[in-house]
Amino acid sequence: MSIIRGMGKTLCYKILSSHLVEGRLEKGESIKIRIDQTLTQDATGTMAYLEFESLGLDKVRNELAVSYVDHNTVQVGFENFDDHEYLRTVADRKGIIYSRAGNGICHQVHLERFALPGKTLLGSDSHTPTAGGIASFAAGAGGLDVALAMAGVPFEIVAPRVVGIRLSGKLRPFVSAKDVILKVLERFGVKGNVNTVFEYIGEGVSTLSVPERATITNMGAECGVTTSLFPSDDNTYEFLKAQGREDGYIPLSADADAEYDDIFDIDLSSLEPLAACPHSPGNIKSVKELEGMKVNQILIGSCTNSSYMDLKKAARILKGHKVADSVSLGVAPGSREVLLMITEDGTLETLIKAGARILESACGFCIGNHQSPGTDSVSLRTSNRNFYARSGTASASLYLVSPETAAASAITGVFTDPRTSVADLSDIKMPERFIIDDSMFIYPSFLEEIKRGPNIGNPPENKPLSDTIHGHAVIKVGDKITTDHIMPAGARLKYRSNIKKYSEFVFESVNPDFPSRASAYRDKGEGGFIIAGASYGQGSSREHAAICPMYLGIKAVCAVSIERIHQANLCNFGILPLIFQSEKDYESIDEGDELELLDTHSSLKEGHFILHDITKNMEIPLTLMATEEQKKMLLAGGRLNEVKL
Ligand code: MIC
Ligand code: SF4
Repeated sequence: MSIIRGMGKTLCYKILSSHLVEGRLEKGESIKIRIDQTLTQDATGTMAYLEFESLGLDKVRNELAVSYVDHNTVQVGFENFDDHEYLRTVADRKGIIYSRAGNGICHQVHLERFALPGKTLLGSDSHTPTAGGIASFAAGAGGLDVALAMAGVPFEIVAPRVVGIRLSGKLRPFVSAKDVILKVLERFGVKGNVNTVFEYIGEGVSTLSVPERATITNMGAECGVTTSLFPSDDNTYEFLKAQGREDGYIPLSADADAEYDDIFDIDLSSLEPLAACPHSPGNIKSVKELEGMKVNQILIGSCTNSSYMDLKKAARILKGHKVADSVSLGVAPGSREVLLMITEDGTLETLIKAGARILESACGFCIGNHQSPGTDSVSLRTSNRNFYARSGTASASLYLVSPETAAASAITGVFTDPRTSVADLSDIKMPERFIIDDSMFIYPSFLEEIKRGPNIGNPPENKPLSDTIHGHAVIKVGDKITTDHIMPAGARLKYRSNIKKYSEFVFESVNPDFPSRASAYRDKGEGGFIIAGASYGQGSSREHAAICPMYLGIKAVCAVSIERIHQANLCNFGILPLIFQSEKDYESIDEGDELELLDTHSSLKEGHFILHDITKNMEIPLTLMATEEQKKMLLAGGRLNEVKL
């Protein structure tokens, strides 16, 4: 591993400098950047638009705002449809483009129709960096940050360290972009990469198409990086042209002598098919090592691997075969455009003939909305997350693989290295023109009345930070607690706009008593504490993982470390993100301990707190993880109390 030293600029810093509004653009400094584009999806969108409405603006102020409906499309009960109606009407009223249910997964559709090189994009979904595949600086954030970006408020980030991922060679047949990002995950893991951007460089870049690049930048989210970026080059131009959007093309790349904080070399020609094993996307093994393991379910789709080319390759492998009797194969095209393309060229027919179950163009299985696997079963998925219980079946083992591995395994019924397939993929090329049909977007008329069903509440209020917080350690959890542990999605997703109801499910898979215990303390006037290990809050951008604990009276999270988006969400909703100065102290506290923070206002200013463990008669030093801006929010009891437009 070598570090390139030079005076030139990285692509990341080029885009940041053209959008810098405040601060010094130096690694580690807090900066504010202008946000050109925003995206929301329905599961985070309802709250984001309720928050936007509470800002009192007539319409959005950023260049382009798109509201997608892709997460909650199963519609068991009235709640989801009511949410869609709220989203449709609020979009119309506030100047937002509305992408109807059925139009596809936000990241796939945004890449196809809106994302552009050199633009900044903020999305209330952690996989927003998918658009980094087209050289957009695209980051995930909580709904409130996106609401503020729509109001024209600059977005605060820490100027990142930039790691160059230098690609050489060319992928061999049946080895795919998914295997590249799984290699990156093997090297960098799922924790310890905050305030980092991955920038892809080297001659291997030109061998990858935009959708392949997007698979790679999509799953950078699993490493916890702010975003990932590919340059904008001839392939970017070709992709934009095929989407009828070549007007938006600009060439963009790092300077040849750009300086990187670290370099990781990947020879694409040497890669082999890989898989992320249960229950973490960072738990990588080669498919070879897993070969022969019986598989019960296979699902191809999600914002990682549901492009036209992905489905074409999978179908080619399946052509002339039947899905093994013991396997259920589901395919969810990423967008209506992909669905139209595979319908027109016969790929859909091949998939149907092979025995695939065709699923809606939506998140669906990936968020545990449906297709829960059976008890103790093995499920192979082309998605990006295999967190414990996310699929809806806690005892199932989920493996994340490429579409090629998924298709090859569907035929045999066991984990299969796709290189054993005799299919010829060599003629599969990027289309010169996609089928462009924007009729499922609704453009604002500003005439609709905003519709609010009974499930749609208001963002809950919080009180300003009190100078003494006295309470208990309501729960103690270990390392790598994901937002899926904190705030389950799947069957519970329909309560996203109803905080009171959704709060009944906080930590459901970890300790279902948490909500009743926390609210009992809250009702006695106490403040609750969450004690956590390393990398707390990894995974999604869902701000409900902060809002619902806030509603249950949680005042502080004391952790070994906290992931970036979740830390920002905690600050946005007035929960103190506190880091143990010594990891040993994490060990000493027990669930149920009586705890106290004194003089919080002066501690906040200094950035250091002393936690009194009254039960153990101990004093524990903690560091506040917050910028000066975030300190103001924490003092006010959250950003909505503090923000003045
Ligand atoms: C996810 O993949 O976990 C989600 C569902 O897309 C989340 C957003 C959410 O919880 O609504 C994400 O990645 O941010
Ligand atoms: Fe949807 Fe899954 Fe992508 Fe999240 S990771 S946006 S749930 S497809």
